[in-house]
Amino acid sequence: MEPITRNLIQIGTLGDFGVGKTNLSSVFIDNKFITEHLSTIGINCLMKDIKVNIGDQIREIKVKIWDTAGQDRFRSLSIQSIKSCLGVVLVYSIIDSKTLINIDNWIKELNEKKNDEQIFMILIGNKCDENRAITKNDIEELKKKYNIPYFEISCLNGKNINELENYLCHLSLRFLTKRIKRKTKIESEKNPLIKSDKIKKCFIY
Ligand SMILES: Nc1nc2c(ncn2[C@@H]2O[C@H](COP(=O)(O)OP(=O)(O)OP(=O)(O)O)[C@@H](O)[C@H]2O)c(=O)[nH]1
Ligand SMILES: [Mg+2]
Repeated sequence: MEPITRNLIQIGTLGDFGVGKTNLSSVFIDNKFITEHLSTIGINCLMKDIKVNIGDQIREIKVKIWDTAGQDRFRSLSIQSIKSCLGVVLVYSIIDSKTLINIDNWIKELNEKKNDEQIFMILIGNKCDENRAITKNDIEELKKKYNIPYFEISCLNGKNINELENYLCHLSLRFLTKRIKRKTKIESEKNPLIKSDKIKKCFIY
């Protein structure tokens, strides 16, 4: 079997106050649900090693999740802290329609502040164990506008958490591969002595 290659995957969370960003990070990393709303102050970072099966290969990735604060006073810090991540999980709560409306603002702000690197985005409707206050149409509009994948999850009862984790890991690896290939191509155009080994090593999809 191939030696295990460890890639660092950095993922940020964004979304309004109380939608469940900290719980998503906590359920994802420690399998733990937190009942109280201990509003995040500034930013937290959590890490986990995950083995991902890709055909007959196993890749070990280190996932670093940046759990940001949804409060307005931390808005620019939240965006600033995750703008270099590989991907961003945009979280809203299906029981609070204004948190979905605000996703548009989070995306716009992120797009304004990020650098030239592409960032993948996934839209998450959390708290699907509760009664929804949002129609499927509202979600379709946003999905169409930004063409982003969408999951409805519950951090409370674990619905779709494994599916999301699996999707996130595969998408991250595909995206990381693309990023490294792009960077290596630019480097090797500047300096032809740079071998394509770097590309071969990271090329997994
Ligand atoms: N019913 C239900 N409640 C949830 C779920 N996820 C989170 N909550 C609750 O929602 C509240 C807020 O969750 P947090 O994870 O702290 O929210 P947050 O987005 O990190 O909030 P800020 O840090 O203030 O931005 C807590 O009381 C959680 O227990 C869920 O899937 N279902
Ligand atoms: Mg939080």
